Amino acid sequence: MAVGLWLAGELPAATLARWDYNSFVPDADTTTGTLTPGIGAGSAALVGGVSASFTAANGSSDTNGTDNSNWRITSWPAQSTQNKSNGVRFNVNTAGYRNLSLRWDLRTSNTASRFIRLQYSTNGADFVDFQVITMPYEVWINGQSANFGGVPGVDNNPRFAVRFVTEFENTATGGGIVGYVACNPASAYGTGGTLRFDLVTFTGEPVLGAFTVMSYNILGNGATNWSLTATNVTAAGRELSYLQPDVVGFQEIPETFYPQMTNFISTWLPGHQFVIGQRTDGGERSGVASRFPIRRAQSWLARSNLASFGYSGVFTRDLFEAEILVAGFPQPFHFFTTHLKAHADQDSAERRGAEARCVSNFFANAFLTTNALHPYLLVGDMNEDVNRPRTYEQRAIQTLTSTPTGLRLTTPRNPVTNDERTWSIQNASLTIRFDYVLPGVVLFSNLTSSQVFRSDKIIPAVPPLLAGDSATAADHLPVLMTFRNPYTTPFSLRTSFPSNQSVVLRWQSTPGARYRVENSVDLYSWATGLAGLTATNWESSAAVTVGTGRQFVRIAREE
Ligand SMILES: [Ca+2]
Ligand SMILES: [Ca+2]
Repeated sequence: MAVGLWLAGELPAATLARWDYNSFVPDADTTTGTLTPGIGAGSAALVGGVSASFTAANGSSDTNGTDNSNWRITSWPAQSTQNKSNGVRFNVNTAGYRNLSLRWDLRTSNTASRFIRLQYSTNGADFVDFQVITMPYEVWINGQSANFGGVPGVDNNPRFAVRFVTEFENTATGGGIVGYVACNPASAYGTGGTLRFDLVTFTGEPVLGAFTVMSYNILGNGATNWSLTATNVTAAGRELSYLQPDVVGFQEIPETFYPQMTNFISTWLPGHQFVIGQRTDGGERSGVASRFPIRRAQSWLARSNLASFGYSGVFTRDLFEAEILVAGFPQPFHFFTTHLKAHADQDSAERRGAEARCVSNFFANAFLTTNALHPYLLVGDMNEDVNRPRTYEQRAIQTLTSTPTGLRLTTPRNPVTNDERTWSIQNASLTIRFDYVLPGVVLFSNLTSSQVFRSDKIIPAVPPLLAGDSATAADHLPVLMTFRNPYTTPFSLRTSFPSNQSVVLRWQSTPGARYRVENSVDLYSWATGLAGLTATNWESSAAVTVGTGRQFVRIAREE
């Protein structure tokens, strides 16, 4: 037996979002379901005046045997009204993907519109006609598809969307009536007709080579004005627009004005999703903006009791997590931001030290117990300088980067001044480093560059960014770090060795990714042997039964 080698030049297509409409917790009731994708991220909504319900999807390609729902749409417009204005839409963030494909199952009733237009949008508001779908009646047409490869504006676009809307015969076909025709030629069009969708699936090729994260304390505590035209707000906006970070952790978002952050992000980082942490000390909140979909966000440790960590009192603010679906990552990326207790006095230092121990304990004894193989990092304003400890410091940074947390200390510097200090750009000179990006080991080993950003050190000037923007925006300087995508590298077969009537294969793997073993006797036609092997570590193995004669085996990554 010989063993072949499969080097993946690029990743296979990945699923960005898939709607199966089935309840997440099967309840054997097809009239209950969900519009949240079962795989990936995205949103589904009605268009126009239609109504929807979940019903049994008898005949779609969904293999769920006991709780297979579909999305049933009815209450269509009156005959000859509202052409291409009613149906459903799906928003899917394509950041980091190209060559997008869409697949769906659809069944239409006798009196529903025979013609349905698939449309797409590159800005989330204006829709362009794509293909016409012509439906028969009372039968599932499964695996219908559209490919958006090469369509301008579709790739790498957080605001991409499609919709399915019912269409008049004359605009769909160039002839016939100025109105809807029924799917069944023996029926008349009726407003009570139904469209039933299932397994609406977007796939694409992940092409993300690198991504950049940022930590920024934006000095919101006590702010009296956070309008989009406030000078500090516009200065921060220009910095974000210039830097184009993929993910940003914000500290010190003003409690009074935090709802305005959504407008702020959509103005300066259009397409980024924004999530906000819970109320903490009453003055400020944490927040995260991401170019990639945020599947879940959660405030941890907020106002939690620090008694077990050596301080009589509570955690001042929180540890805020955004779970992010980065293009092509087989595991979610957990992005954490925090803002430890400020000030140099003894009580504040002891409280900050306890907060660091509390965060450290969270990573070591909670987060990592189930997510050790996921990419993660912590950013934040730690209010302590690892190299310039003040009188009462309790080694907060050393605690956060202690071995059990898996977080690594990094020291970004301004590329012009070579200075790692981040506070205060509003004083005559910087005096201390408060702001950190602490990656877990997977990202740490793929770190390619980092910096402390100063707008006054950009030469030549890059309008509209102003030299004074850093000092106008906040007292802290933003810190950025860029990582190579850890998951796009080719993988190789490490070893193979015979064991009785089988051969054990070992290959480099990515935790969470799926692999299959393929067999061949002639290196020409390949058959799938073992499939759906989900890796649980950085190396995987499988035992393959062998017969007599020459055989070849290769490993392929499925998704
Ligand atoms: Ca289903
Ligand atoms: Ca159900």
